[in-house]
Amino acid sequence: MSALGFDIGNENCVIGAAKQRGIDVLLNDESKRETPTVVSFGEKQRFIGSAGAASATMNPKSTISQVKRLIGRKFSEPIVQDDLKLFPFETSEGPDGGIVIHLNYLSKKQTFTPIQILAMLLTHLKQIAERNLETPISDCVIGVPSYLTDLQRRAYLNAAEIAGLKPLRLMHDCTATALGYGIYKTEFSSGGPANVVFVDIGHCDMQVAVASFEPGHMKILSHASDSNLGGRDFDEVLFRYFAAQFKEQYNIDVYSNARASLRLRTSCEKMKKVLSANPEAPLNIECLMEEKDVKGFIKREDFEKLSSELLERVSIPCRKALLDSGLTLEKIHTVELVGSGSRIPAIAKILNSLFGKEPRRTVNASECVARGCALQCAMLSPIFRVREYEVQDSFPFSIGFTSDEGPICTVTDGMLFPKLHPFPSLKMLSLHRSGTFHLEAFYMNQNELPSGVSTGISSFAIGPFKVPHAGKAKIKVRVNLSLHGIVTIESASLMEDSMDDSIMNGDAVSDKMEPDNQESSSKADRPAAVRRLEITIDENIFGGMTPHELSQAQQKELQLAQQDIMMERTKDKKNALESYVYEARNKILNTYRSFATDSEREVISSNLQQTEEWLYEDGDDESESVYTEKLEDLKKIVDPVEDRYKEEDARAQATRSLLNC
Ligand code: ATP
Ligand code: K
Ligand code: MG
Repeated sequence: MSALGFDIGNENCVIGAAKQRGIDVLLNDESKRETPTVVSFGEKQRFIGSAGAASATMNPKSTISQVKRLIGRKFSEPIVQDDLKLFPFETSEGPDGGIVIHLNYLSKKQTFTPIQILAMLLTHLKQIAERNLETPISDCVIGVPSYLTDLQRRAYLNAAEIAGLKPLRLMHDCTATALGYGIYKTEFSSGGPANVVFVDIGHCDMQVAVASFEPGHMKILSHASDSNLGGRDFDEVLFRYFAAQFKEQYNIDVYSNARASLRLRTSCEKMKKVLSANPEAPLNIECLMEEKDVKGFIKREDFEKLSSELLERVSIPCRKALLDSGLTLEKIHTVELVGSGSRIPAIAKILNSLFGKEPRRTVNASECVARGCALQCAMLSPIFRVREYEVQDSFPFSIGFTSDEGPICTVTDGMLFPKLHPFPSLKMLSLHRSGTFHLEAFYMNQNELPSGVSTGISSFAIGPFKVPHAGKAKIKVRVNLSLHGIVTIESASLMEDSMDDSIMNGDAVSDKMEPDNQESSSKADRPAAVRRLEITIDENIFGGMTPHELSQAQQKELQLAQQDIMMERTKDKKNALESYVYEARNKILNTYRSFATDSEREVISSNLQQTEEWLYEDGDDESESVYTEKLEDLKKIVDPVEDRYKEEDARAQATRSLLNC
């Protein structure tokens, strides 16, 4: 058994694993701590992670990156459209309004959803972990941005299910970082709560959270984010600048050439990194397009000027988070800067002037989310013993409920979970209805959500049920905002409670399970006097995968995985044949030489020669069985010689041991 944490970034994934002595970051096939978030469909197999990144420039149209931008999103969202314009792969609108990715694979047109691509990545990360830990993996905690909607959260769970993983929690990225930061800190043990601002700037987004630490306890006071501001936007500033410059200087339009665009973007990202450590950076790309070599140059201060608008935007979520936390600047103990996108020096400068203190980088900027998630997984798993530590997160959006009769609880306009409500959280609705009714969950404030995102969550049909007398039945509905940040109705029960006809029409909301607040005056409302009858709930999630689609996706993933395994085996067999040819040739010339007749040697040599030539020509791309057969054919003629050699060798050994005793 193991406890894993996954950080699925837009550019990089990191795997954390709980060990006896703390959290380790696992190394991938290339011994790297970060794995590119890339799935590339080669001619006959998929390449995922590092291997996928390696084939991206060769194969841009069938290489899917930045899938985080597409998970659980609608094709028609303006921000999605902006992203899709930049991506080299082909997409269209799915029947549910989602995104469908089109590509050619195994000589036919195929389609995949972003959830399927995410599942491929998770499968890959799971395999890396299984190889590292030498044990099957299922329990994990997955880091997610705090700005995800219900539908997007469900999409992560769907992807995990396809990959055969069991997420014990979807955890907000900054909450994970805060947990890893606070749990072993002893300096926060006296003098009231210590408030820390975490600012995470990644590849495509930035997130801010204010956390309050006390001994044995951590509480998230606020979350804020810009789902559309990250390191890649700074690359784009350089890209546009040089694209315009090259148009003038070399008369080339990189926008018209997908590969040239990709190469220039890659160079601009490198350039940006150089500028983080140096006052200026050069740009050189050979044969960018139309056989032209291009050169460029920029100073850090000019880059900062070009990026001034982006830099301004960095302060917006920071201000919001501070405001929502209810704290004044003096109450902020520390500002911690994480995420690799935050390495641009101008960002630290902005934060410094905003918070009046130098932001610190004591947390591992690229690994903190995965580490925090692994720690949380260990805490949730019964097998690990972790120090007692309470993590209280808060939900960034307000959630309301309406029914056919208008908002639930008119006092709050249907608000069930106000913004920044602690979660997981259970609410009890007490309703009075005369027959099957509907409830609908929704985000109450469009302004709290990333722009263009729908406020609808899901609807529920509750019923049928028997109404005791002519009037209305009293129904108790348990609403759960789960550990994943997903809204569900856990149960609806008919309360057969003849004594209670005190409040026949008023709907009420309460936090606790036991006698509910609003009706506690009613002495008759005691468990003994009440019979509960469960009522059927028919849940309709707005979008998302049906169980049937999920099982189809699972089967498809199995097929694809089998194809990959087959191709890997084929490669192994081909390699085995190749090395056999070299080994046998070497032996026939040396160790086996005196055990073969001249004609045997000749036959073997010419067969080896033929096989070698075949491997480079017709046999370059053959099936597993063909390579196996070839190897067996070779062995048939080499084995007799080898047997003679072995016999002689054994005899010599026997003689030697006889002489020794
Ligand atoms: P996200 O959190 O947005 O999903 P991610 O977690 O994959 O994405 P990170 O790995 O935290 O993102 O950061 C990647 C970004 O950091 C890239 O835009 C990269 O260019 C940028 N970056 C990495 N090193 C530096 C550096 N030295 N200077 C400036 N930017 C850097
Ligand atoms: K990351
Ligand atoms: Mg990140």
